[in-house]
Amino acid sequence: MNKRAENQVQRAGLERSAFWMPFTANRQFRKTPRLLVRAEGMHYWSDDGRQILDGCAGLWCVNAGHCRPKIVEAVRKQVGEMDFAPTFQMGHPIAFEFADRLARIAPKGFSRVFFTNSGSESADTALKIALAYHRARGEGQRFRLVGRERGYHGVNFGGMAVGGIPANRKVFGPGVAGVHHIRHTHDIARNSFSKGLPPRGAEFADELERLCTLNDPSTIAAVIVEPVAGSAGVLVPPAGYLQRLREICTKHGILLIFDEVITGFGRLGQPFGSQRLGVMPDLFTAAKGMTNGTVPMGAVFVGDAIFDAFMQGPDGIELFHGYTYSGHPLACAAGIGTLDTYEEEGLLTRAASLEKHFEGAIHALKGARHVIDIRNIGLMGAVELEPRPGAPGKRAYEAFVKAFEAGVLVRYTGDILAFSPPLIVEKPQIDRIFATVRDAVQALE
Ligand code: PXG
Repeated sequence: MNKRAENQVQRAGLERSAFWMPFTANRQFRKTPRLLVRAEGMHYWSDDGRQILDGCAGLWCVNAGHCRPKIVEAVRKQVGEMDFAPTFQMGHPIAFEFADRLARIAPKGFSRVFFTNSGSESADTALKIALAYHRARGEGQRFRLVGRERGYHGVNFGGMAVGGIPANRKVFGPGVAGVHHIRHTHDIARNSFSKGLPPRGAEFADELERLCTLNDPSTIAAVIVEPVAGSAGVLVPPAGYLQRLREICTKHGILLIFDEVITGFGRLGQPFGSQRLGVMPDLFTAAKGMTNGTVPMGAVFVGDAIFDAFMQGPDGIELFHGYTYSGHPLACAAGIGTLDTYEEEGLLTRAASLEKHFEGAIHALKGARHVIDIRNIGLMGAVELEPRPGAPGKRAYEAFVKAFEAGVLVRYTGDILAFSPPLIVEKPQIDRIFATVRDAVQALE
């Protein structure tokens, strides 16, 4: 059977496949599937043999590019040596080694790492650590958790509750008690086409002060935000906004949690977003780029004062929390291979040297049809389209499909196209991503 015929048979089988696809219009997808079958470096290959330039690092995770030899080899070796080992009252060396390597690249004062298997688990773990920390210090009355509109902290109950994307919340019941939200920072009217930090909107952080007044700040355990909101369409924090949030948290003894699942591991030109943005949280989460997406893994980086508070209590288990696969050997092997690759190739800071070029290329779309805003920071950017009257989300979806057909993979959310290429991207590839997107957008109704 030739390749084309083989594809047709394979695709016909999809209609009845058992796979209930996540965050996917399943019925629509099955009629017009997009299948990826191979990946290397900056590219995927589709099942019909086309090379696709990866404009979004898979799902914001493949920061070193695909199938990098050090990572592939590390996993291959580990799976033959020890496939699994528990980390509950047991240990294996590679988990300690990887945690220490991570602590070494973390900002000063974050010398402890709690392993999870995803960004969602990291968000829930960070929230639980925050609650337990206050309790350990005799402040168990701090039960409230504050998130932000348009925030994304995964899909588990804690992260969903503090998250602020309406569709991800609305059909899932009352969620977690004691959750509040401050407003998002997106303000096209005042900040459209900003390059880097938008100039206006630091005062949006003052909503936290209002929540404190309303609820008594001594009942608030933690505030969780993404340093740059990713999933909701690359919302860059206004200048001074995160500093203000930090000040209010410090003043009231509230823990500030940064969700660095996307901004971690070099996306903003520094190892972590906090370093680029100059504001330190008390705890921060990571996942995605931590293993270059090769094996699922996440983590919570814990500030020393928080860890120390847990180590003061009576002997015994300090935190009744963990996952069967916390510190999984394959994930740790992938992670060490990933850090080796990042370090050898300077990838954790490479975005800084490409940022200006990326900025020029994305902002060149200003004036293209339907484009109402463009924003960027590090190697992360978004192009927002005016919604088609009566059909919100359609334009960005169609642009996404057209770009894919033209050989470039991007993300879309609502009417926003989002870009986050692997950090190994070269300038001509950046140019190609945005030239393709320009053509796709210009061709839209
Ligand atoms: N926090 C943040 C900031 C994220 O971006 C998660 C938590 C959850 O991670 P897991 O590993 O549980 O999925 C994320 C995930 C998109 C997109 O296209 C973004 C994510 C996941 C899938 C798609 O915007 N971010």
